Amino acid sequence: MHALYYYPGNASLLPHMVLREIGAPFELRLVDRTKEAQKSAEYLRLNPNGRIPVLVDGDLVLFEAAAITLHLADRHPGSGIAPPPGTPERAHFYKWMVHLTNTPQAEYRAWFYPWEHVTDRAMADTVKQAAGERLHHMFGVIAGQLGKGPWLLGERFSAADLFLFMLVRWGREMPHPPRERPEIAAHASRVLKRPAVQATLDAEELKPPIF
Ligand SMILES: N[C@@H](CCC(=O)N[C@@H](CS)C(=O)NCC(=O)O)C(=O)O
Repeated sequence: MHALYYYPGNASLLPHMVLREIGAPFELRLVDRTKEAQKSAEYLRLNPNGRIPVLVDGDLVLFEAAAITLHLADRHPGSGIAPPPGTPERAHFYKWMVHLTNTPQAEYRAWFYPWEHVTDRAMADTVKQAAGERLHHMFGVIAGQLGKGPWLLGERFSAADLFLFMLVRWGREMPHPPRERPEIAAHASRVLKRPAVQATLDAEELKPPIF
């Protein structure tokens, strides 16, 4: 039995969608950000970074949404969320998972928390603006790679598509939202149609506009 520490719409959205795609039994545990519960002593014992999400799997405690997703792919090999290990498709799956977590996802930290990136808070707005411009460029590159898709790996759906969907959603209020790119909008619409994704959005009570 897995337990996922989450907050609606946060980076926990990825492992939450993954768990529902897999169909594995799991329990949701709300980390109440409105009360800064992610910085509580109890939560810091699970993730000393004070960030959401955390997955508990028996004795295993994991932070980092991408690592949790890769672990779930290993734990549920027949679930179809990742290609078989040792194949070129699996290599591309790793590429996308790592790229999405260390490039656009990291950039979103600067967009959502610009004050963490400056010593003079008056400069925070310029950090945010620059992050928005870099994200716009990054989604342009991803759109070019997506082409007709339908998925990031071509014909094969994978958890990387759920990751991209979460990141596209996060940008919905940027001056240039990722959905401006037709390939990205088409991809997000396809992901949105998946029953596991719908069930996740319902459970987190996330209302339109979704991306
Ligand atoms: N790289 C981490 C990022 C986690 C992260 O930044 N989570 C945000 C929510 S999306 C958070 O917990 N923010 C609250 C805070 O930093 O206090 C992951 O993917 O798990």
